[in-house]
Amino acid sequence: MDGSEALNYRSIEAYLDTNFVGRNIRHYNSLSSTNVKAKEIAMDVEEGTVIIAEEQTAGRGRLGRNWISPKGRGIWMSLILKPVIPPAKVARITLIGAAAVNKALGDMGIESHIKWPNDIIIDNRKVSGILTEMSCERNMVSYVIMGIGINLDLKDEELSEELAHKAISLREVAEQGIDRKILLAYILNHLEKLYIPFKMDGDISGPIEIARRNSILIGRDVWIRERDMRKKARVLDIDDEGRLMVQYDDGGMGRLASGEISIRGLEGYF
Ligand code: BT5
Repeated sequence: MDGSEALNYRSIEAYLDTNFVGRNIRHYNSLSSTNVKAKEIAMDVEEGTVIIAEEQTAGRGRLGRNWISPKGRGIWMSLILKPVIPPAKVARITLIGAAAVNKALGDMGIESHIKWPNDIIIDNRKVSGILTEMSCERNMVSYVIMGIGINLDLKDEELSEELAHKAISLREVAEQGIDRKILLAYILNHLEKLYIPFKMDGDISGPIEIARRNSILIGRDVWIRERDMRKKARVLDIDDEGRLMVQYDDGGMGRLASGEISIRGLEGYF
């Protein structure tokens, strides 16, 4: 495990194959949240700027949840994007992130699955989560922050008992260890390749194909949580707009743009 080298531009430059993603990297030892810092500076920096922190003291998940981010134990980063799109299309950007992480792990010889919309799963446990946030004005997006957390080497004592079962670190599956600067560069390389067609033409077919092929949900029976209700459904597919296609137990069909899904009949995280 290469935890010693800081994740700054100098350490990843040699592996970077991008035009603009990751060409401006702001590296911090400690932040409350890289997403919060990214929002503070988003209007003043170019698209593709990346914020990285060695530790987050108040890392964030979706819906006000926490993201555990101890010092040096993972990649905790946020990417600033400026697509010219309406807010309704922002959810699709999460799939670009999920596909990029899945592909980069594949490059490092690690097989993973995508749990739509924002989780990367190895051995039925969560190795990575994505939090996409946006700011908009007059029904157009001003910027999008894509926050990505990847566990490299979480220690049991850093986790609650529940999380110790739910979370996994790459250290547990990578026999040779993981060089985190290379993993970060690969993620940024894939992100740019997958993002450009979306930015240019709204084309999201590449990420959707990756999310379909590596989906852990398609064909499974799940619980869908919508506000205070839980509904049973079978997951059919991901449609061309990145929505999850489901058939509810009462026969009705649905297409979800975002959501809380847990797989029925499995213990633990799912
Ligand atoms: C997510 O939310 O999965 C989005 C996580 C995004 C984290 C990145 S790190 C860089 C950037 N800056 C931030 O502040 N955030 C982003 P959600 O689907 O709501 O999942 C949150 C849940 O995952 C928590 O309620 C825990 O159960 C679990 N969890 C927390 N920390 C974890 C970890 N390190 N590994 C695996 N699971 C974790």
